[in-house]
Amino acid sequence: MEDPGSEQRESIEVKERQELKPPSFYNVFLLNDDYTTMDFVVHILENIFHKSPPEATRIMLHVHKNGKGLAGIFTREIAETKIETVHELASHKGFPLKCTMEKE
Ligand code: TYC
Repeated sequence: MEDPGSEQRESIEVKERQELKPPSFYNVFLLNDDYTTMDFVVHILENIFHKSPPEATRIMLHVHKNGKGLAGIFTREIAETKIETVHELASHKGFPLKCTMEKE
């Protein structure tokens, strides 16, 4: 292989540095409301956030009592997709369930 020259070598090094940056993580929370059923929230926690049935019930009751609860921790794109999915499934059922993300 030919020597790519110092300019190209430098741009390869810059790209490697950028790609080595560790991903940022985001906490995804479920918010309480007065209309979404407890069963639906448990269903979301089991099926979208892969919680066991007892853990899903525990988190749902925590949100019901405290207003907000951690559903999971994900990289940005995964967190955004989970939130979109929750909002789509909820609005399809006519529930106002809201899900938010906060950088760790
Ligand atoms: N507060 C709702 C009720 O009493 C239940 C609920 C729990 C709603 C958690 C949203 O994220 C939520 N039916």
